Amino acid sequence: MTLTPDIRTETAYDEMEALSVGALWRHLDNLFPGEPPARAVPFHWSYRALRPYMMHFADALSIEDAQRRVLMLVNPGMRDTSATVTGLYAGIQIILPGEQAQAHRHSANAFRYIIEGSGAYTTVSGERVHMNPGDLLLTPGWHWHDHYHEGEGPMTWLDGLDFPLVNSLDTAFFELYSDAAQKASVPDDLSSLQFIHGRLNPTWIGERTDASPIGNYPWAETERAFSAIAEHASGSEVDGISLEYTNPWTGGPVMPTMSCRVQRLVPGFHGVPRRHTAATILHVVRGEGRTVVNDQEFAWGEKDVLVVPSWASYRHVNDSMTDDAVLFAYSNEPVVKALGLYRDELV
Ligand code: GTQ
Repeated sequence: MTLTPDIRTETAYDEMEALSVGALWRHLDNLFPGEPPARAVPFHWSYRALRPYMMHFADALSIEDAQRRVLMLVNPGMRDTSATVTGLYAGIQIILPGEQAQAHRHSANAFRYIIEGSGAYTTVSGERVHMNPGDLLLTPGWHWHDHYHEGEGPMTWLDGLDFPLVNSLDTAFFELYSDAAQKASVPDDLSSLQFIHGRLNPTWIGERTDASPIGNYPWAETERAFSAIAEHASGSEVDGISLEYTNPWTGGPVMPTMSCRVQRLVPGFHGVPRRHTAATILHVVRGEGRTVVNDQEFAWGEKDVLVVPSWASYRHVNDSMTDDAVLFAYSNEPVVKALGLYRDELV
């Protein structure tokens, strides 16, 4: 006897699909994989290969037409979202002397890590923040920002954003500013002057934000930190002498969704392999080396970009016996940790 004589298994799956219903027992392996099957694949972008295209479009495409002249580094496994790795995006932006990139704001958090040139600034919520190679500039979510280049020669930088995460949560907002550029409303580089000392916060500023108030973490400070500890720190056996840029209010990551770090791999450094559930994007500040991700080896040189997806094992090597390698790294670790999803292990 059957309880529902008019339903037959052979046709039930299609009928249920028409009702927007699925049968869990047919999808268990996909939905509950034994371990993360990251859609993002390990990948490496050579700056030398990209630079001619950046220069071409600097010439062929006006900043007015482009709004933002950026080459997106799109992970081959995530083309539908333009993500570079899960939750994160990287792009290379180029701006020429006299150019102005239109003021706007978005709910996505953003930062810039400066690669080439000098003489440009980003105005963030009325503060002009000047850029030099190796500087990290923050534009936390919903802060107005626009870029202007008053120096000489092209300027390039790495844009890091969390828009793939923001978009996946259906929380994306965007607005153009009423003018092309904001007017400066506070002294230039004020937030860096006020906060960069880190252990001496200004007491008269009331609002303690969960994104760092610092507009620029200058390269000069990074170098000072590295040289101050050079004789004493051997660092981590996985990541070398890895320093995290911090929010002076919390001591935690610079923005709620992204942790930014800079790591020095001393001459001859051979990292121990490790994997974790945070997805990472690396940019080569200086030096040459290689990173083995799962079973693939990526040789990298100055200014290149590399991604290590969640749960991929990685180990860094600096083969030079004389020169440091320095990597800038950002990851979605704060998100993964906040949600209780962080795991890591040596492999
Ligand atoms: O400079 O504001 O690479 O809004 C992507 C989106 C840069 C920017 C990007 C952006 C920006």
